[in-house]
Amino acid sequence: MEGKVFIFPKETNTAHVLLRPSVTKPLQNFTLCMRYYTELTRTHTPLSMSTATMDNALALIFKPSNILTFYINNDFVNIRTDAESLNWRHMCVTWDSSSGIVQLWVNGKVYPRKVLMKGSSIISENIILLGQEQDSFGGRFDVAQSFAGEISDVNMWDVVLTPEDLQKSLLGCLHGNFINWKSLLYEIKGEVLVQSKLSLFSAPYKTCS
Ligand SMILES: [Ca+2]
Repeated sequence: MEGKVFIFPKETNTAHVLLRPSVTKPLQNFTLCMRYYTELTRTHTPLSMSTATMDNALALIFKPSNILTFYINNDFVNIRTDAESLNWRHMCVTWDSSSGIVQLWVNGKVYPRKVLMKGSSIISENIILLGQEQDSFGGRFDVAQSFAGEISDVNMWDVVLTPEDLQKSLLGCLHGNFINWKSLLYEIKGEVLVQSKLSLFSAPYKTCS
């Protein structure tokens, strides 16, 4: 999927992309990075993960007034962010179970850290998808929380990345060991299109080293 995007052209309660992790393991630590571009001002959900007993095992739900509601195992923190501009946004969230520390980085800017679900673990039997908020295990989507727009460069690691590695991800120079955009395992459900990413600066503007 390198150089490609998923386009979610309409607001629906059906369109989504199932992601298949490259490894099956419980998560005690992770970093999730993605780029997305939307004109939605209502609540929207770029990514959600459910398990049989936790519909919000991991969810990123953006709400009006620029609040990110970040869920781990049905508990959440709200993080206030700057206003979204009409542009691509690169976002990374990290979670470390041993401390519960949550980091949010948007376009390379870090927000005040929060603590969530210390000591918890997300079980490996999960369903992770783009574009819809799950209210049951893999289903019961709500159009009012759906995503419309473009999503690219989804990568996930089973560790908390250092700021240096987060910068590499921002530059498109680092891919995940849990979800890897370069060799993404996915399944499209409903109306989602794969297209080339459009940008006047699409060529690598910095060399990855
Ligand atoms: Ca839910």
